[in-house]
Amino acid sequence: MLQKSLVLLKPDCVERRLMGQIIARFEAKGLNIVAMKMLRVTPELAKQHYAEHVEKPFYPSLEKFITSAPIVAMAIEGLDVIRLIRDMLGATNGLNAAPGTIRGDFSSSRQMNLVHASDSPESAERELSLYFDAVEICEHELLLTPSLRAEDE
Ligand code: FUP
Repeated sequence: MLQKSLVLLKPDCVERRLMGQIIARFEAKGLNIVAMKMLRVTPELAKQHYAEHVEKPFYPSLEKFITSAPIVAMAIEGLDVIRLIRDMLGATNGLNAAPGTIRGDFSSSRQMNLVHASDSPESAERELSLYFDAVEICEHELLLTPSLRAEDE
């Protein structure tokens, strides 16, 4: 199923100059980046984004981190892309993430795990609307799509 996921390159990713390498992985996989912008997450946006965690003991530290420096927000489109990108990221804690995954290769931290990606279609819809207006999503069919997948896939 063709889906869109909300992907954030977090402050640690920007600070560590890893944006290009990580974006390159999504491109190499054949996914379509259909929206992208750099922004600073405000405490208000952080509370909306992490609504399920706001009451948890680790939330103040998480908010401090996610608002500490700019991030890059992307909408990425592809077949089954919500599960696929979560698989590409690896386990939430970089210490547990399998080698070959983004976190497995670049992170040794639970909090500074470089990238966020939506975990379900419902989260993706909610999170995409927090970061992008509908007009900012640039849907396009790439000319090379026939080289990436068969017509019935
Ligand atoms: P994920 O679905 O991979 O984004 O992970 P979670 O929803 O479980 O956690 C959200 C973010 O909180 C993760 F990026 C990691 C961070 N976190 C902490 O910083 N400390 C904790 O104790 C647990 C999670």
